[in-house]
Amino acid sequence: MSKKKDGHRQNIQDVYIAVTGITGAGKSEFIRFCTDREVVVGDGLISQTSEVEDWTFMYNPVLRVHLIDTPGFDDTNKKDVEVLRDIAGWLVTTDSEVRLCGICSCSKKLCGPECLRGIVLATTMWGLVNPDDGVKRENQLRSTDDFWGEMEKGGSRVMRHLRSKESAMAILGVIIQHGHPMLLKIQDEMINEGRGLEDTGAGIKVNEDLIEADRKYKAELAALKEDMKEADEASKREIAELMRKQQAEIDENERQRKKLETNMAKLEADRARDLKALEEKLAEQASNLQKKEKAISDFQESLKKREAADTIDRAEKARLNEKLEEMKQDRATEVSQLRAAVEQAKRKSTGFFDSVCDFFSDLFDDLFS
Ligand SMILES: Nc1nc2c(ncn2[C@@H]2O[C@H](COP(=O)(O)OP(=O)(O)OP(=O)(O)O)[C@@H](O)[C@H]2O)c(=O)[nH]1
Ligand SMILES: [Mg+2]
Repeated sequence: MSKKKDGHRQNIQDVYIAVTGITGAGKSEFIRFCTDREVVVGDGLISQTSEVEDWTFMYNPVLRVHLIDTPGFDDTNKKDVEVLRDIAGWLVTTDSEVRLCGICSCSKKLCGPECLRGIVLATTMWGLVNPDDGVKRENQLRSTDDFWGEMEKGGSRVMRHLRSKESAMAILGVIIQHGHPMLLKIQDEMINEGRGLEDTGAGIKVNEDLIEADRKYKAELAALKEDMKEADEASKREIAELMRKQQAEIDENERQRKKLETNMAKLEADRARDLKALEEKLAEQASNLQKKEKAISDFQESLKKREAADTIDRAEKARLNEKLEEMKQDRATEVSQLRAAVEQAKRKSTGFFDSVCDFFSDLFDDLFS
């Protein structure tokens, strides 16, 4: 846990808890139950969360919990390499005081044995299985070392998330009580040992998966080449198309392996570039908003002048007032979009955006005071 000064509320402790797991496991929904915030959840097996985000709420008057939502491994839109780059990027580049205190629904890819005590392996989707089957699966996870057995023996806890606030908070309570600030294996490997992502335990695992996939694609391609030799003209076109697809998979796989070759400095540079781009986009949106604000006040001013000079008839006045209302509506929509974008930027960048966000808060205050 780290202490941070927080305006007039000093001595607030910050605790960071990562929520990881496969796509669709229920990570974002868990965070929504805990925080009562509008965390976007998916509506099926299509992956929803695409970037690491920090959702903050006051657990009690002196403890601020940051739940770190992460894109799922086996994500349907992002390859595992990109998910790993995102998570590693967040973990190694965010404020150095940040140490994770727990991982809910953990991915073994990220942790070492010393982290196990701070981990809760949470099961979800209990409403979708017959209770006996659920218990059987839970027992299988716990009794198989390669699944959760080894982690449980090392101090991790297995808990059920029953899709309610009470259940989510009970899980958090256990992490807060038993977890302690820890450097994850991947942080230690990259920050202290200076390893490239490809040489971390997590990177090696993802790389092995890529090598295995590459082997399969190449074997399929070789089989298609054999088929081609004996195929008639019509089948040749079909086989050529299949070969093209296999080759595209092989090329993509190669690109992913190259992306894995990155180190802390590169991740920091990437993150700084992404945040800069985000900051510029927000600044541009804010500047547009200020222009709209100016246009509205000019318009109001000229309307007043015409009224005073009595150069406006009733019909035109009604038309101009209608236009003014439209301009105000448009501005209100943009303000709420910008507000949401600023909130999201804050969640993406613990600490980094604080001064920028203060600027936007002042801007909103100016616009509505
Ligand atoms: N029946 C049931 N549905 C759940 C449960 N937890 C989550 N869901 C639903 O499963 C879907 C996926 O949930 P999310 O919270 O978006 O999953 P996620 O792990 O954040 O997924 P990604 O962001 O794609 O990695 C949503 O429709 C949720 O409402 C659960 O315990 N039971
Ligand atoms: Mg999600």
